[in-house]
Amino acid sequence: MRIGTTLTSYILRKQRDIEGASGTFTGLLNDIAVACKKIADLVNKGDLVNVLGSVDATNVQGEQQKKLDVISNQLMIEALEGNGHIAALASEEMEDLHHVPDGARRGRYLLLCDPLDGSSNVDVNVSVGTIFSILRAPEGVEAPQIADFLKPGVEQIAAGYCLYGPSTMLVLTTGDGVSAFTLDRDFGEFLLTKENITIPADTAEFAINASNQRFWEPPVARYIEECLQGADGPRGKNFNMRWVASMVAEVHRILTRGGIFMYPGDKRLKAVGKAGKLRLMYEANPMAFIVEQAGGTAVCDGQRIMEIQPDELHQRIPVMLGSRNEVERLASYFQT
Ligand code: P6P
Repeated sequence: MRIGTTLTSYILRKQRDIEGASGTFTGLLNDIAVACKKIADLVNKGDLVNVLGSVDATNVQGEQQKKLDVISNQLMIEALEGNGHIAALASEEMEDLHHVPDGARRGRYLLLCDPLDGSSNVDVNVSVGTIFSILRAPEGVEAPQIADFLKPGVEQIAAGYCLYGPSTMLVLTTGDGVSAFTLDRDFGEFLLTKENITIPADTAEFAINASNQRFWEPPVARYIEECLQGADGPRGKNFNMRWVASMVAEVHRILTRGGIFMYPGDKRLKAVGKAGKLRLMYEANPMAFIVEQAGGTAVCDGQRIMEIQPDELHQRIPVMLGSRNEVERLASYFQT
């Protein structure tokens, strides 16, 4: 019986390929994996350890916080702040940055995360996940500021997510393809289970929250209408629909069997000054990196997500990503 390839040994091999990477990079990913293992444990135990339900607070997004949002955020901070791998951390759950505490060594990386994406699902026992994005910290800067985080997605050196589903899976890219690791709870290790994941270029499955249909802009409305017309319509084939309301679960399905995921901007969001629902820095960018590394496409209306120059840390954008041919078709509708 073999051990298999652990996440740590995989990264040690990979870091040789990452220009300038040192053991710090491996240490950083190990810290993230430790946090994800603890979050997975709490998500799995749920009511047994009284972590479900909401707290009487809203986050910077104005969304009611779940207990596990707050706990997951604290676990990410605890796992990361003291080991000398990061210089600062940004999170969906915190308006401002979390800096490395006085006396602790500052590392070479900046971490951005959505500690528990899709947390509204956790109370109804549906898959949720952690999303993370890693940037290089500016050289010689004692305390990075928000401006140091506002880099386009092409500057990410790694991105990933941990899906707390029927099995707990950590999916990672360091810019050389996408690999997946499944948590073996018996000995607490993420073991390599998939390498060089590739998204099929075509699909017959779309994911969108159809309850917002009356607010959609014409390109999105056209694309979905054509899908709904099925084999008798312009697409000449029938489509299936999925909506989990948990981006990590949707992206993982798309990595596994193809598909297109859309959270478009719409009149409802624009009416309250929001360009979209999903956040650029710690949802769209990391997922776009993963999707592109798996041969897919990720756009904001017609623009490549990873080329967007961020204005704000918690900036929201429309997101369309997945099977290349479908996303490029939808993007082309924004050009007409
Ligand atoms: P809706 C979860 O809150 C999230 O940020 C994504 O994970 C998910 O795709 C989307 O929002 C769900 O939004 O409007 O369907 O609840």
